[in-house]
Amino acid sequence: MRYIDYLDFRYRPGDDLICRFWLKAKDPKKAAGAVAAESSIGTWTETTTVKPYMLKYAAKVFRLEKQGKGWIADIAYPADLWEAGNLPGLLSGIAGNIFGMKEVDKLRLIDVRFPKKLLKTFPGPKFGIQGVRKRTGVRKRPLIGTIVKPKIGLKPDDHARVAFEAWVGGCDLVKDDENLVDQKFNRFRERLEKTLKAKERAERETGERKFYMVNVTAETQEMLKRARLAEELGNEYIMADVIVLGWSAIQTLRNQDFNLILHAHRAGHAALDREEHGIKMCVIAKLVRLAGFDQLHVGTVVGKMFEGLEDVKENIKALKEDMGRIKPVMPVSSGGLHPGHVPRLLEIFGRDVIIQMGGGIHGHPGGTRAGARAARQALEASLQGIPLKEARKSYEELDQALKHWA
Ligand code: CAP
Ligand code: MG
Repeated sequence: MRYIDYLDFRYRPGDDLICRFWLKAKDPKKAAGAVAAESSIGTWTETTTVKPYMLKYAAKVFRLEKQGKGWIADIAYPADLWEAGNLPGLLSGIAGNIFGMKEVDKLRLIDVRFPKKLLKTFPGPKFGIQGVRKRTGVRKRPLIGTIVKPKIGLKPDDHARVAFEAWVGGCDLVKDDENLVDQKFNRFRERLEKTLKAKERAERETGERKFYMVNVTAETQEMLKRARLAEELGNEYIMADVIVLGWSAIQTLRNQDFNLILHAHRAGHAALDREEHGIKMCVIAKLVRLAGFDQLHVGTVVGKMFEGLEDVKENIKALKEDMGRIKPVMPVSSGGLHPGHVPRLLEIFGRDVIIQMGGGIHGHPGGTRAGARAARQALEASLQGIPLKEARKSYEELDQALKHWA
């Protein structure tokens, strides 16, 4: 088959895997055919070894339409082309060689629809949105979290102290930063044990449940050991940096079926999803959901990272849209946020969201506890529909935060 033979505009997909690409090319038809060939059964030239029985596995370009400076190409793949439950295998097809081909000047995987036949071979989240709410006891409102800052460098005692202050001030969740793992200045086990003690103290002091998302990111066997320790110590959560860990490692982590809520940090995603060549975050979100994490960072619109409203809405949709038995994933909004952003975040996300503030809590002029109070005050006011300019009159910490940042 030549590249052009992979085009079939009469084809109507059944329970196929469907990929939507956006591409720029001198010859868009040939380029779309090249993408379909290279990501299914073909290569740059016809080969003498093709057998008639295997032609049914050829991908089909069934739609090619101009969009902006490029083209939208919809490509259907037979479900049987893919190994059950194998994310790396899937990605080496639909997100592998094709990005390097000369036929395309730019190529972006912008959406994927999974066939039911393949969906049922992945676990999906153990908890999902409802399970997170049930396990944390935070049934309706958004959860407030913080990231211990400075992001790395603190000793375990100081890490635990910052966590305690944030929990007592009103945070539900405290997480490690994405690049805090098991450095000599802050060993994983010591940090975990001391921060869990701080958590128990904060729970006693506030009468509220508190949660610690310890970062288990590491070589796979070591990561599993750390996750096992967190579970043995009775923790409810772990966090992992899913992009730098890779698809195989996150499947391994999920497939242990730990009794732990899995929080996906996405550090590194912007190397893939920021420009017009790569994989959009909404596709990454669906893959993390298939692999089975319960929570995932999806941007803020108003904070320090690049995503706009359309991007974030697409990411939220990817986590919540109907994917059969695969549970919806709790969106996490984080990155450059402070209490003044809360009303807008509720408009964008609704109530199913975890709002995380790092600098926006620990940079409060009154310190961490005051920063956490201000975050909680902003949430409580916003949930009652009270504008922050009113609420600040009765909440000193919120007033200070707004003066400092907004
Ligand atoms: C936020 C954060 C998170 C970002 C990641 C940071 O801290 O801890 O890693 O939210 O970005 O290190 O920047 P601040 P995203 O609250 O101090 O910004 O959520 O977009 O993946
Ligand atoms: Mg961080």
